[in-house]
Amino acid sequence: MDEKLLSIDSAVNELIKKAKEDGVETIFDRKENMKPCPMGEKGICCRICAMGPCRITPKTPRGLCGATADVIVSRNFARMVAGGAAAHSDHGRDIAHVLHMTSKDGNYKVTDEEKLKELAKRWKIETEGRDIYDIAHEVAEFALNEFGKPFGTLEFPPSLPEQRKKVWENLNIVPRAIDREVVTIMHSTHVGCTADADSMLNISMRTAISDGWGGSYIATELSDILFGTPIPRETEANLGVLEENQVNIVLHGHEPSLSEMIVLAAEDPELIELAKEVGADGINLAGMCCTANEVTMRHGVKIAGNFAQQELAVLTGAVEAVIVDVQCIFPALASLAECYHTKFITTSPKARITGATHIEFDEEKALESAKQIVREAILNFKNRKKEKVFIPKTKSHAMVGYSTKAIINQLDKVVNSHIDKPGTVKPLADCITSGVLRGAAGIVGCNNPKVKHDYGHVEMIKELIKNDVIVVTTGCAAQAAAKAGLLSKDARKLAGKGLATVCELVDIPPVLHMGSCVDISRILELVGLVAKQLNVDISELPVVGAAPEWMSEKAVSIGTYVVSSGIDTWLGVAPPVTGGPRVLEILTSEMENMVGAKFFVEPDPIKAAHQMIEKIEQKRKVLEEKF
Ligand code: NFS
Repeated sequence: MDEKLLSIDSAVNELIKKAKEDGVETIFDRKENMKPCPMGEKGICCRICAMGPCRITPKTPRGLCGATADVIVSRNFARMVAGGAAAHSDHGRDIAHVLHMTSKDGNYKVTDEEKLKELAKRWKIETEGRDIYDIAHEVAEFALNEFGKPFGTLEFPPSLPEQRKKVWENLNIVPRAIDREVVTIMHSTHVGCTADADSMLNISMRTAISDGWGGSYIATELSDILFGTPIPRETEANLGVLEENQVNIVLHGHEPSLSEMIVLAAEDPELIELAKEVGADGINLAGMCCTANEVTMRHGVKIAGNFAQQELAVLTGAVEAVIVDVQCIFPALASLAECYHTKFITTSPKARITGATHIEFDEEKALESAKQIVREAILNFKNRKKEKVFIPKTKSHAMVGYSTKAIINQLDKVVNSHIDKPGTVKPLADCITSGVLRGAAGIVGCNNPKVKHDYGHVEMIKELIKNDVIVVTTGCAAQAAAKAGLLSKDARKLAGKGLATVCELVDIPPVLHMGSCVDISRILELVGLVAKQLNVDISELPVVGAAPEWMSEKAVSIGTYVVSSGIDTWLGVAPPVTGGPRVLEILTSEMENMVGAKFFVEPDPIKAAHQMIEKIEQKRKVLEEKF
């Protein structure tokens, strides 16, 4: 195995080498020995009942019940969408519960009152003369109702253009309650239900929309209300952010309700004092995966790395605790942590892991729980084995915190107030229609060892910005960009002339970090607002999406709602649908007639970038005729 080939990130390659020396294994070793099941890879293995598992082969073209390859593939795909939508939306629901828990003297408070009131008005909740916490509780109840309301359809945010809603109405894919859509998939994929690929994919689109424009949107909006709407700030990214002389705590997972409290706890003077008593200079927090995005967007907490780096953080031998809640956590961390002094602390009953130390995070006593967790980490400092410590030097400067509101604030810098009102996306729309910016791309998603680590993200982004396509990013893609220096204002030098000029005038980097994966709702919001500004549908904009290194079910749901929203989407890894010719045809061709966009699969990120640019130019031609 040639380590150089595994990542474009030198910190990763250095630590893979250390893993060998230390005699421990990582995902990169397991990948070597794992041969993916060829049936599973094509999506043609059905495990939905116990008559099988049935595998589709030329000799057995149907399952025992008679299900064809397309039926099986479409069901498997739908269940991936359901899994992803469930994860995002359950996260949203948890945040709604936290909002319901807020009080003037409690651990959780309302931070963005203005955003709360806006949302309350949208949902026709009285705000006049009321206590802010009464409003918050009613907003939380309204949000919670969106998950399981018995009648009607989802409440869409005002950023959704009417034209797009019409598209969904015509296809009968307007979501009802969020949970209901997930349950409908689980029901429809049960043995003896939907056996029609077209219908199965329609149901999948409806569920995915309930994630993007429902559960994820709620997660973002309520998190902003609780913890603040992000504004631009500076940070650093990569494992080099770990500190030799401090208690290093890695925050990993997804929901800001835990990480926000850990941030508070780490500022507690008593705990800082305790850290000094055990011989450390202080407490150093570093984020991993989407939790990193949440806390860096709102506090500038440094980013240790993305999905494929979680084991490597432990391998530095310098991490006192990895604290996790839900999603994207390797169970491998439990046995790996045992080889070092690191405490691997799980906190959620939804994600307990054998071998981990479980300290349940009690939201009712949030700060107290967080302090207990931080104390555990501090007390573990004395167990650090100096001879096992190796912290790579690598880290990069990055700008983060570009919420839609923050972007609009930046755009206000170029508004001529004699002509235009400030506070809108008009300057951005103007840059796009004039062609100074050719278009925009959302680059999102995970790491996947099928792709050289970070290569897909970084090369694609570089190629796009070079060609005057502004990039917005979230999730582990954003962290890849941060580590590669692409979120720094200096990265303007890699941008084409048009984009570089816009970045200069508006004072932004060419790649904007918009948050965690649930915050793809921010991207939908921004794109929706630009479409509304121009009075066109989203599918008419020169806007594209990509997930060059995706791996999770959440990413399948995201891809499906992004395409259903009218945005062509490039995948660097083929989803397990290639065994279903009809499914493949719908996803990569017919969806274009249905929702105005489709999926593309292209493993080479540079080729993909050029396909994206070509699509952008095609859309521009049509759009330019309108303006
Ligand atoms: Ni998104 Fe966040 Fe990363 Fe992929 Fe996982 S952390 S929710 S799923 S791996 S981008």
